[in-house]
Amino acid sequence: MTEPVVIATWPFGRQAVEIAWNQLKQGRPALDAAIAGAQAVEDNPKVDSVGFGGIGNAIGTVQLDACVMDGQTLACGAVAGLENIRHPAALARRVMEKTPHVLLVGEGARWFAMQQGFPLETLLTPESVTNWEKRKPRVEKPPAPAGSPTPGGPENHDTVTVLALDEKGHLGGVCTTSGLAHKLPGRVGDSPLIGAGLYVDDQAGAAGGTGVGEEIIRISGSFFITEQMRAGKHPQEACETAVRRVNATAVRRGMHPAGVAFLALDPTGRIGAACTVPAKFQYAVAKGGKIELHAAKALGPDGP
Ligand code: SD4
Repeated sequence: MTEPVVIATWPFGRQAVEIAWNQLKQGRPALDAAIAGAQAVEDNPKVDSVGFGGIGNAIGTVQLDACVMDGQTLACGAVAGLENIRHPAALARRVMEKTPHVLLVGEGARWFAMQQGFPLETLLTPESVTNWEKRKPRVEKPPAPAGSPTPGGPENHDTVTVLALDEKGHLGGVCTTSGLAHKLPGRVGDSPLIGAGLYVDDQAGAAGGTGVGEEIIRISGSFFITEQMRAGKHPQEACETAVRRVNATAVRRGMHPAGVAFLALDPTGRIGAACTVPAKFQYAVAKGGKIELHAAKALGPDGP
């Protein structure tokens, strides 16, 4: 029997790993546990960046992105630009299980949610509206030219990515977010894109991202990390290699690297995490009955 492990992004990931780990200890599959953990964060109105209480886009509408992936079968599902549904990760799972597709977007995703019995809700809260006002008129753009402040600092961080290893040795993962605050309506980040915000394969490992999604998409971040693990790298080394790649692509464009972070878990329970300097990334780990918060290693374009 494998010792279960769960990791999740950001300090609010603590809530997710605690719930997921308890489920794993009861013998639940990795994907079920990861979704249950992520869903608690989606329901938490104090986390103003995931699910209910998420922060609005440029016109104040909450548009959610999420995906799920099962490491045993490589089954996956995703939704993007989803409005009025508080549990996008659960909906992504329905896409995976009930349709022949991987990704549903916008009105089609909402229509599918209603068909599946998900209630329509207003996701804004008085607090999230105030927060949105405070951050206005900050329209997020891809990384700023060298010399200007970089987006994607910790105050702008959102996504909960949960990676779980269950007692049977299977991996499962979830990524769910309201995306960057004040994003353009219709903008889709890395979080619902299999291979960018999440990738999970029992035969290699699981990886997930958070931060400025455009930078993660550019390098197919999570797939890149998973393939590094498949080639034999430790998850830590794999995450660091991905962050170096993010830094290098920024330098090639004459930009400061944006805030980007990755975390990874391999089939033997080894963990890795790394970030660009502006990300100041912390992540939660549940392992061996303990829950801890760790700060990820930050790498600048010229090394740590
Ligand atoms: C996105 N990656 O929409 C998400 C946002 C995020 O921490 O993770 N911020 O680009």
